[in-house]
Amino acid sequence: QFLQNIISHPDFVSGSANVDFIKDHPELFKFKARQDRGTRFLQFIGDIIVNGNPDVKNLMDERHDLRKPHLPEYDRSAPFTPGTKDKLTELGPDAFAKWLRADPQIHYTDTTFRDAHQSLLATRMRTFDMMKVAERFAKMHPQTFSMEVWGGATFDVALRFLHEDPWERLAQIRKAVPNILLQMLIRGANGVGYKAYPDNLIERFVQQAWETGVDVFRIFDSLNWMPGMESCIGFVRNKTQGLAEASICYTGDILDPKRNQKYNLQYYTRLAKQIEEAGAHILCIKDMAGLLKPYAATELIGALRDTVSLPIHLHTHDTSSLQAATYLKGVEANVDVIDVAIGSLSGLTSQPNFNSVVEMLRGQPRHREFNQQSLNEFSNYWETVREYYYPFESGLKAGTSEVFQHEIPGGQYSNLRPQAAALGLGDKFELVKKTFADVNALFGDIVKVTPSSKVVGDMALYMVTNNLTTQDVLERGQALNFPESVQSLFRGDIGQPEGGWPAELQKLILKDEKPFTDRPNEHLAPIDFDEEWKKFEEKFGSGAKFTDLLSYLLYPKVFEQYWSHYQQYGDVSLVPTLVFFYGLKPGEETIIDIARGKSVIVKLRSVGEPNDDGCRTIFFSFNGQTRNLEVRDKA
Ligand code: 3PY
Ligand code: ZN
Repeated sequence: QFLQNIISHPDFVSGSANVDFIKDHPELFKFKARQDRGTRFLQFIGDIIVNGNPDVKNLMDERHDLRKPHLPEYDRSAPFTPGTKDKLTELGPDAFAKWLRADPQIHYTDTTFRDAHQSLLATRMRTFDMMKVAERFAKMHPQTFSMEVWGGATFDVALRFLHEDPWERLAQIRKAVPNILLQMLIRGANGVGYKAYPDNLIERFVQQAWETGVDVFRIFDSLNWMPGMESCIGFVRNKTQGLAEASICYTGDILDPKRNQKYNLQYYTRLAKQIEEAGAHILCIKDMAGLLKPYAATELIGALRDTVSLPIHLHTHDTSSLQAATYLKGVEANVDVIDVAIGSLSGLTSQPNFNSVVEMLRGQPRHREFNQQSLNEFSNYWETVREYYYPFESGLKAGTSEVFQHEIPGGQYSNLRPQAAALGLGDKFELVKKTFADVNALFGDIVKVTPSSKVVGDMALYMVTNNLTTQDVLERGQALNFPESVQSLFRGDIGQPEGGWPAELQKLILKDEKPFTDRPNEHLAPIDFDEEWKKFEEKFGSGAKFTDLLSYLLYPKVFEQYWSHYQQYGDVSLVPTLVFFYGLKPGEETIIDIARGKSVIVKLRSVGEPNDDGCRTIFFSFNGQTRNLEVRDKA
């Protein structure tokens, strides 16, 4: 802080400080004694003990069985076996893509650190639990094609609910996994947000993501609109040495004559060709709701391989419980990479089961060997850890073929139910799902994936809350005040759907407002990074990093809250998950690694009664020494 005071002093900044500068300015020595790291952790834990973690508080079930996880065996001193990351460095992205397409063996992407928990546990998986096994995984399974670890909803949720820095998560994973490609999901012009951002913000974001650790950028547009993806493909090509993997989002059913008027083979092959022409290295079939049935996969992958010379990466969600069969057909049709999640975090709205799919393909000529016993040990680890997150489970117990009617993406399913419950529609979830499908038809049958799927969800909740049918909307739309996200969608804020918006409905929604059909990003002024950095430093102090500025520009309010939490409590990503969500019981203790090689032991002794100011005294033992702390009881 002393140094900080000097370098921020006006005389020092203007260059007029002389040799007596320090002597002449005693105020340089004035600084608030910041609480030490340990005390800030105690304060955080104290607050959880007294007031609960607001994220789980109303969802807890005292009887839940929470065991200690068993870490999979591995040889810590063994070197990393070179993997796909080394291959990319050796070949460069274009030659890497050619190598991938020519490789006869099937490749696997492990989604455990991103889509699996986004789709099963409302994206709440903490860095803490990932870091326990990241290096082990990389050492035990170096033949994995990539690990999807970043992007999608994880960026927002890390800051907003977990109070952790997503960039720090990425950097840590990169360090622990130097040999396997790291992959992220980016929503094209919408980055990791829900709206369009200035192009140069997406550009800097992509560049920084690469520098921090991302190798594979899975890019998509929520309406399959090429202009929403093109610039992002270019940023990856021009600003990184990583791989631009652009997606066709799969919707409908190419084999169903009732559903394939718009989204048919010709539609998907046309899009794939455009993706190849835009410079992508890899083509992704992003089946976000798990609608690609096995025989459709045969047709689609066959046609795509005939159309483009890119390697093809297949992503699906197992909501129907059928998707292992889709992978079997996909592998037979020569798809290059498939997305799977470790056993205990797989299935249902997540990806198919890594462990089992490897076994399914044993004997198939394209089989790739994995250490099955080790995969199972990882599954056991995650099975135990998953219990810590039980308040975020979606409640779906078995596969459902209903998904072929409602088409709700896997990543949205686990959020839609609590969203409905929060609006008092918990008992009407069946109707919400049905209305989701009605809204899709009303909107002209659109691709539904973040953020377009969120708008369809918002409209469904709005209609159920207000007892509206699609007919009511069409008849009384002029008098209705549609949700802001719906107005924004029809204004053109997140792009254009295949075939355009239904004109009549668009008029009802926008009233006199004029929609646009060009790129929404073109309506946004570019960011002046020097100017923004100055303002940012003034506001948040010089302790902030450039990655913090990027987080702030993407999510200003969320970042502010994260920052003030960080100032108050420190880096709470280091607090073990059980303590982070549930605090400690009297007599219980926890070990926190507050820095490399530095651990503290915290034990809760007792919690006092509230005093006249509504504060409770908490008695801890901290590394064996008694520490008391006052915490306001907010009850
Ligand atoms: C996201 O955008 O977060 C998704 O997972 C889309 O499938
Ligand atoms: Zn997904």
